[in-house]
Amino acid sequence: MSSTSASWTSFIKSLASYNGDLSSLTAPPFILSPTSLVEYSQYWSEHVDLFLAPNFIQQEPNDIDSVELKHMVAVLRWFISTLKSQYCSRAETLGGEKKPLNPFLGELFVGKWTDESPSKKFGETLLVSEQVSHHPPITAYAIQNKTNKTTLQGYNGVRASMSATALNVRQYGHALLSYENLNEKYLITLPPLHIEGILMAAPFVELEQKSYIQSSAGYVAVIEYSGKGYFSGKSNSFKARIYKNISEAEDKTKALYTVSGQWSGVSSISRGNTVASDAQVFFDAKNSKPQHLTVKPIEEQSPLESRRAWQKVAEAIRANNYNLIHEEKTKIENEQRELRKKEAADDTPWKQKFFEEIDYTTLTEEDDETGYVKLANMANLSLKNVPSGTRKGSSKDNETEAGSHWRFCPERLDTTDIVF
Ligand code: CLR
Repeated sequence: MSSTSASWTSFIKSLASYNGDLSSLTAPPFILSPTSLVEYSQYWSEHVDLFLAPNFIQQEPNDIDSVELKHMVAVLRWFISTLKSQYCSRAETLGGEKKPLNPFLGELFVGKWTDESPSKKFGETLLVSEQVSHHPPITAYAIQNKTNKTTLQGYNGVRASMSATALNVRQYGHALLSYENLNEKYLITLPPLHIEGILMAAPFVELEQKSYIQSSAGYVAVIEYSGKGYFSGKSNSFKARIYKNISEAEDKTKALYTVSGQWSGVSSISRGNTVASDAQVFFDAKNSKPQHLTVKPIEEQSPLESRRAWQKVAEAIRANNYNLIHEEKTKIENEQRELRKKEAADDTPWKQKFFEEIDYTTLTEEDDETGYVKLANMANLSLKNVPSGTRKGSSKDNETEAGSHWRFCPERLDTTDIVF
């Protein structure tokens, strides 16, 4: 047995007895990614044109659809366009899914997308991503385009469990999209996923179950995911249906639009409940190149910025030097331990830079500027700390009373000393 397969075998054994906290897993070096999880927020906007598209949609005289429905279709297209970046990009650049670096408290990742539109109508789009909690790990982010008054904010954490063949991952958190000029907001839930191919040391992500997009205009998109079946079915498949509102979503024949295909490939759209064989292409992931964000050189970064903080660990991972990885990681861990001790001694807890914790179960729809409470109520979704997309009154909804979430503080971004 080679040393690689021996270390993989012992890794799989540790997975089997594993408790849900992914950061506690010690993985063999070849499965480590030199990238921190705080960077993953950038995947939300690698198609800036689609992200901003609703701003440029006009109502035409002969339209059958309301302009809000046209916006919803555009938001769904943007959402589908994010999935390949979110869930396939490590497989493409690193040859398989990898274990990301576990961000430290306060770790930052910032950058910007420059305007690549010929007419320069997009303007600049900023990303700020921050590790707002270490135990459990939670990343919060905001993507802001001031030119078009468009903001996406959200946060996420994962909990995982090992089955016989796969690592099952449930996401916590949500994303909120606001088009100020259109006076529209959207709540986006995060789908469950699992990691397949672990026994073969070739892990990859597959999405499962459902996620939702609720528009403030009432329209709701229900997206169902499926993978390669034993007998049939393609990998990375989905079917999305748009309904007038959440009660219509009880009956599939009431769908206004149906989109079907692969989120990593081609999908098609038809009116109504089924996708016709000659349906129009909705999104083609393979022929739509992602626009990567620009990050300033490491020398110009603050010590809290991810690529600067992890530079030596990342080099050690690339060099496959296990002792050095361990040594450099331990340095960061010890530094963090000292900081927490000092904060406890001085009674000055760590203060998050761009986000604050908020208990939405205590807020009315009117008091909540983000729109989360209103949209979650419209979609009949739980406001509590339950897996993203949990319906109100379902068994998971009854597991807890806690309702603490993270929200973006835009004024702190306006006054920050962090350079983009
Ligand atoms: C993070 C938030 C992003 C979407 C996303 C994509 C892939 C997920 C990642 C999230 C969380 C961490 C994750 C990863 C895939 C594999 C990795 C679950 C949800 C785990 C920690 C790796 C385990 C080790 C295997 C390679 C065996 O928006």
